[in-house]
Amino acid sequence: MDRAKSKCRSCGSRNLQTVLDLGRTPLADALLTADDLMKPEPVYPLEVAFCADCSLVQILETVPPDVLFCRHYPYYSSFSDELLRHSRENALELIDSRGLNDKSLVIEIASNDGYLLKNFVEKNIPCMGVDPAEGPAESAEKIGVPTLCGFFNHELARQLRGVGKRADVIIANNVLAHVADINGFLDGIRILLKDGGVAVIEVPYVRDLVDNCEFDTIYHEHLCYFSATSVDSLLRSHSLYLNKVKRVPIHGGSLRLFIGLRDEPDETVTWLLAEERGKGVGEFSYYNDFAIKVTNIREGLKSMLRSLKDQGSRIAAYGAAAKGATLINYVGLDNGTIDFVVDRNVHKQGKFMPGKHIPIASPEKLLTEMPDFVLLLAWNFAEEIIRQQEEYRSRGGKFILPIPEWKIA
Ligand code: JHZ
Repeated sequence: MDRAKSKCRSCGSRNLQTVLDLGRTPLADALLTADDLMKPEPVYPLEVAFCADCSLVQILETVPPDVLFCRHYPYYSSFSDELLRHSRENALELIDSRGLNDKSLVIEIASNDGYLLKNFVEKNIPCMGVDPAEGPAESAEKIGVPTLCGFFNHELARQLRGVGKRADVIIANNVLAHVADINGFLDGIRILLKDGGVAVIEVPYVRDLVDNCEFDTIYHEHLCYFSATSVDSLLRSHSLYLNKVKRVPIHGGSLRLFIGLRDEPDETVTWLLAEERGKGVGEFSYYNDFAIKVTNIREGLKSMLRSLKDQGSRIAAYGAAAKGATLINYVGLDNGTIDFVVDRNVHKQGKFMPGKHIPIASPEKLLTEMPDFVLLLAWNFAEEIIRQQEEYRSRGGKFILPIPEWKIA
C-alpha cells in the first residue's frame, strides 16, 4: 500500500495516523469451496487509520466492491432471530412515528434477503430494496420484497427520482461503512429523500469497537468506523443533518442515525456530541493503546487455546462470520487448533474459512462430535446461540467468548 497516496474517505485530508495494522488478510466473506483450496488465495493489507482533521477512523485499502459483494456473497441477514427482532421493532417504530401508509415509499439500501422490508410489505406500505448481492436479492424477491439488484449510488438515485420516486423513509443498515464512494452514496440519499423525509442509518459505533476491543469487526468490507462526531461532519458536507441518534446493541454496539434535509438536531445529538468531546473520541489519543490491547487479546487467546490442546481438548468454533475470519487469521488458528466451524447459514455450510481453510458444517455437528470447547466467533449473538445450544452445554460442552478478554461460558 502506498501510504503517501492515502486520503481520508470523508474530508480528503492526508493527515492519517495509523491506529492498528492487522497485516495482510484474505477477504472475510470469501468462503472457499473444496476446489478453491488448491488455488492461490488473494490477501490484502488491513491497516486502520485515524484522520486528524475530521476524526474518521478508516481502513486504507479499498477492495473493489464487485469483488466483495456481488456473486457468492454468503451473508444472509435472516439467520439471526435477534437481528430479525431488532429489525421488526425498527420497522414498526418507523411506521408508527412517521405515520406510514399505502401512499408512502420506503427504500432500503442493502436490503439483503428482505429481512427488514418484509415488515413493510406485510402492512401494505410500498417499498423497494436495493442490493448488489445476487443470492440474497433473489431470496428477497421470493418473499415478496421488490428488490433492485445493484449498487446504490448517486446515478441510481437520479434515475429513480427521474421516474418519480422519492422516499418518505430511506433505511441503510450496515452499509454506509461499506461504501467506497461514500460521497456519491450520501448525495444519492439527498437526491432521493422527500422534503420532510428521514434517512435512518445504522453503523457500528467506533466507541464500542475500541472500548470492547472488537478488533475482529475490522475487515475489508468495513471501510469506515464512525462516531457521531465524524458522521456529523461528513453529513454536513452533503447538506444532510444528523437530527437524532440512538445507541443500539446490535452487532456489538451501533448507532442508529436519523438524518434529514434540515438542520434540526434534538437533545440526543447535542448530548452525544458533547459526550464524545468529553471522552476525546475526536482525538488520536483515544485510539492510542488499541493496538496494544488487540495484541494482548491475540496472545491471551493463543496461549489459552494452546494449553487446552496440550491437555488433549477438542475445539470447534461457532459462526462462520466475517468477524470470525478476521479473528482466526489474525490469531493464527488453523485446523490444527479448530477442528471445524458450525453455522446455521446453509449457504456457508460445506465451504471453508478463508485463509485457514477450516471446514464449515451445520450446528448439529456439535452434538454428534461433542468437542470439549466451542470458540464463539459470532460473540455478538452470544445469548441467542448459547440458548440454542442448551443440549450441547448440558452434556458438558463449553463456550469460549473471545473478546474483550476471553472467558468460558
Ligand atoms: P454476523 C456481517 O458480519 C456482514 P458478520 C456485514 N459485513 C456486516 O456489516 C456486519 O454483519 C454488520 C451465524 N449464526 O451476523 C450467521 C448462526 O449460525 O455476526 C452468521 O453466519 N446461528 C454485512 O458476518 C454468523 O453466525 C445463530 O443462531 O461478522 C453471524 O455473523 C446466529 C444468531 C447466527 O456478522
